[in-house]
Amino acid sequence: MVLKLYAVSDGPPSLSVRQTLTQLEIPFELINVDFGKGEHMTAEYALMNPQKEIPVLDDDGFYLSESNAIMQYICDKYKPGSPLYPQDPQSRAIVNHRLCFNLASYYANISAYTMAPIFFDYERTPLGLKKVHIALDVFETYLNRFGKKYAAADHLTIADFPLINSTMTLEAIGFDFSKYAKIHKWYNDFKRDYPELWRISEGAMKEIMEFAANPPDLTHMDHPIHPIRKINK
Ligand SMILES: N[C@@H](CCC(=O)N[C@@H](CS)C(=O)NCC(=O)O)C(=O)O
Repeated sequence: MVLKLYAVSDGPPSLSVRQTLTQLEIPFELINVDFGKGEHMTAEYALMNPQKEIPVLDDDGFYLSESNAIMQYICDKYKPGSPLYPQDPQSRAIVNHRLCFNLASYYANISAYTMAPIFFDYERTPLGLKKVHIALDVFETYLNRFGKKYAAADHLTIADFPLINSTMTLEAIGFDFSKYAKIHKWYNDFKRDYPELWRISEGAMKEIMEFAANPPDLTHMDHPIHPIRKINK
């Protein structure tokens, strides 16, 4: 049975999984989850992912969420020798480290500043901005010390996808990160070297830019965590 990916078109974790499948030339069915309608918050969806988050991979009834775990599983099961997820323990450890860094720190800090205030009733604060700069500064340090072309090797790995998509959300809000010279170069190298993969991020970036200009009306949504912005109609 063909792999099914439940995804949103503008969500960095969904984009990273799509980029992995695309780069590995693995056929899959893309199933769009309507975030605005809360399709991921239903009891039915919770059977696939009790965290009620997107994406979810369905491999013939084997359901997997958490985009990092999905990318790792896809590589291990379908293209075990791929340089996208090296098998040498230290090379793999660096990839895993960068994935953890993105999830726990880089994307956490960046998305709270870029994405959350677009979709929900949050402000961009000086503290939020400080956290973005801390995230950028740490990633810049890793790129500097590591001295390789990509985030975890001299070639593309699955670690690049989430880091690229986090950084893309900064570009989407017009945030100038050019003073982080290594990040700036790595980001632009990716765009130039992998135009087909960049197109996946770029489509999302355009959607995010549109939402930033015209925030979506989620007043009907009863979200368990995020405050819903009141929109004057
Ligand atoms: N750590 C998860 C995060 C997934 C995630 O948060 N996805 C967002 C969409 S981009 C979501 O489902 N949010 C649920 C909500 O805000 O209700 C992953 O990497 O897959």
